[in-house]
Amino acid sequence: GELGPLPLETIDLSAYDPEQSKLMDERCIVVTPADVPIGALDKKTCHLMSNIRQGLLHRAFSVFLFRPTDGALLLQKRASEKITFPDMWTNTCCSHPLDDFEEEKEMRDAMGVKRAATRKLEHELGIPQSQTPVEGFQYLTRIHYLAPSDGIWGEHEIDYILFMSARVDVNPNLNEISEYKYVSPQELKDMMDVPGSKFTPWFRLIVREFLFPWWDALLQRSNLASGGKIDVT
Ligand code: DMA
Ligand code: MN
Repeated sequence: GELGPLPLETIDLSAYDPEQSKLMDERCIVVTPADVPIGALDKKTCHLMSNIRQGLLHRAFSVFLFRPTDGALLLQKRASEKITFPDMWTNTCCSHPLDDFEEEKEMRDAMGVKRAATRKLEHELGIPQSQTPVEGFQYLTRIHYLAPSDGIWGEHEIDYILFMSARVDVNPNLNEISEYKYVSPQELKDMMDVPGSKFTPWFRLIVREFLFPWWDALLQRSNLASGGKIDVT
């Protein structure tokens, strides 16, 4: 397939953080709603609402990383420097497999997005790639969603949801994330119930539609694996 002759718009990034502006040159994989690749466009073009409104769609991933000892989920707060969705709490790491790397385009076993996930866990959270090997990811499903950020920017993605249970060393890249914390299911619910709490729209969607049953299953499995008792009271 080919990208149609969309009249795509662009924008001047000089008012934004230089490091984040440079990352807008990365080339995302443009896909159909059935997740069939039809080309590549830079991240800036893919995230402008004016282009999204014309149907422009790209491939992405969302990682949920759990601490093996207690099943707590690692959250991050996006840095103020982020061009899209700054200063919001979200899941462990999100980004895009890139057209720039042949190995990130492989669709078998979702290998491409798993490789991109390992690369970005290191870039954003400083987690050594050896601690998040691709075989450790569980690919759960992919979701198609659209969410505006601030009027200019937004997301329109086929988002692969990846789980991993792993002990990791975090050394945050402060241009990417301003805070991080591990939460239990109840702690997450309490955080999200605070009036005015800021969470990304895709994280809210995944929490609402999918997260807790999967998280419960993971907590039960880890209890069994460690010989612990499941509390059924
Ligand atoms: C993009 O996340 C991917 C999803 C699922 C929203 P992001 O904005 O954190 O990506 P990046 O940091 O690469 O811009
Ligand atoms: Mn995106």
